[in-house]
Amino acid sequence: RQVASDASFHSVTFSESDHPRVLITGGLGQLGVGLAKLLRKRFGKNNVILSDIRKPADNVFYSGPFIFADILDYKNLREIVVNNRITWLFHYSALLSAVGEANVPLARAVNITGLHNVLDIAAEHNLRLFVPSTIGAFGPTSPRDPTPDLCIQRPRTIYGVSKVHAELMGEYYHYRYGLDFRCLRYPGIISADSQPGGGTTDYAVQIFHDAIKSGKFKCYLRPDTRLPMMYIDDCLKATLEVMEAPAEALTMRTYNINAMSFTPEDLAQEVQKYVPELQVTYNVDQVKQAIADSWPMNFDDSNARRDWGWKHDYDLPELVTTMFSYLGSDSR
Ligand code: AKB
Repeated sequence: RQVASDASFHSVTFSESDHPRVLITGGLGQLGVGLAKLLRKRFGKNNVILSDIRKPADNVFYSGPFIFADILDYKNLREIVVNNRITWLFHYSALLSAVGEANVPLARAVNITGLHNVLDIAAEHNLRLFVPSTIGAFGPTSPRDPTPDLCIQRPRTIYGVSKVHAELMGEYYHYRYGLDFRCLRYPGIISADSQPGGGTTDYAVQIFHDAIKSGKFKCYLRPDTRLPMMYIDDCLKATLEVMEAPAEALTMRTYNINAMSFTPEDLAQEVQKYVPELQVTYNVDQVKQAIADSWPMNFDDSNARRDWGWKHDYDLPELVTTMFSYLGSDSR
């Protein structure tokens, strides 16, 4: 099988052998490639294996180990963990909020059945397991401004329901079987060199591309829709930090993390500082708007800040400057 066929996975140098052996599932989504880059810098290239069921682009394939891993195939996943002596697993496979509503059976399979496979394999092989959760794990009856770590969670999307399930199952496995489960609730994540796939917060990435390409942006949310957001570097930094935090520092296993909170109107104004001619129109998508209206407007992440020293680097102005420096507003 392909896992055993690439000898480079097994040729761990002496210094690298002290490091965790990492597997990232769903690695070709918005966050996996960036996370692999960060972890490879820290733990060595061959100690971090990126996986997905899709074919990677050449630059991804050649930047470090990549394998096919289908989280719905228990045996395939278990084989990968065993053959590669995996010790840390970052479980990024999931259907996001908007795309999940469009295909509930698939979202249920990937987000819930897939998670069960991952939990069992992680518990059986004593892995440290990271599962991202989201602002989408809250719903209309949660306090929205701000939303604390512990409060009512009655989400109205299959994505949110599956993420509350992941939080609860991970914590249950932690208390019941000693699984080293760690979980962060991410806000909407904004990145330049990777695209989100089917979320409600995707507009906040698309606006940069459209501003540069056509100077016109059609937003599917109302101008006053406030949501918590974060630049990808902060998100990946938090993920590594919580995984490296000493167990005694963690008073909880699922933490909110936050950086900023803005509306489409706030973001458009900031983007117009770089692209003054940008025209923004609003054409509300009722499904996405209803989802956004049920989510937190502000996220209380004081427990993460207190327990393991979480601190974001990017507020809205730095985010926009950084996005344009990557995407290049001159390329219009
Ligand atoms: C989505 O919009 O579905 C995601 C999320 C906030 O979890 N970006």
